[in-house]
Amino acid sequence: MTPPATTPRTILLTGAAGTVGTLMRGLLPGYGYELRSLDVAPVPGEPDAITAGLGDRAALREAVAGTDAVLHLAGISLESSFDEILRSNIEGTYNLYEAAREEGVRRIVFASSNHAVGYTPWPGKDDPLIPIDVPRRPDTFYGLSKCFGEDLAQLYWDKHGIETVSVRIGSCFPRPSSVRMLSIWMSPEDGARLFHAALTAEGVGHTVVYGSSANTRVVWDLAPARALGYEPRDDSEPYAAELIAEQGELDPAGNPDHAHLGGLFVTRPPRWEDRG
Ligand code: 15L
Repeated sequence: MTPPATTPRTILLTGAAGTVGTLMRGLLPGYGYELRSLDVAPVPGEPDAITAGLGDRAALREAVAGTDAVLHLAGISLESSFDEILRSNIEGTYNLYEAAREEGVRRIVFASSNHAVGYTPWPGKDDPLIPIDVPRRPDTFYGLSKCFGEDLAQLYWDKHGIETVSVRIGSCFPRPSSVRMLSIWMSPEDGARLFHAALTAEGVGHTVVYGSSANTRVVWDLAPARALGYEPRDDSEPYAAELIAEQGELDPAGNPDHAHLGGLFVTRPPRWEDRG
């Protein structure tokens, strides 16, 4: 894919106060973006951020107006009740796409998740990388909402010509904290590289990619992300010895917590209500 003639400049960042949003607020301005932050909670250090939930259609419309693209990170990012997921992630994402359609915004980067395919068996050492077209197998209502988001993105491309890159994010934190994350970790810097590629690549229609660093223990195919121009530079391997000493090697055949891509989301999902 060739770079576009014009790089999007003003980006609406939803979920700006969240974990990934906070990391991206630090990194994306370095790529020349002007960020317009939106979150249901106040955004620390940003008095001009828009405080609005994804249920507030008027606020969403005002927020997307005049932007070149949206990086949509907002929503519940762990398991919750179906009603909460429905309101926040399903209806909320619909509201955002409607606002984009009404205001003529042509590109959205959607934070999908590995949990859209979380019931995929953890691959054995000699198995091929998990392809991007593996059947969707959500591991939670949260993962199900990401499947919905991907399908919504496809509908808005086919029907309204709004382009989306859906990024099935692995674990985007400053450092990996589990042996599972050694395979799916996306360093914040690689996250910014991937989002920048997703915001600027030409002719994406609706493209789904996995989002991780170039980890030695990678389990999925990064080729679709690389086709956008993403060149990951990080690898979780320097963290491996310490994490394996603490937690032991993954045991997909013997430990149900390790048997699937979604890890604990399959067996005992962390709940949004219990977050610290
Ligand atoms: C996700 O989708 C979550 O939002 C994040 O908090 C992590 O738990 C990540 O998946 C993961 O699978 O590690």
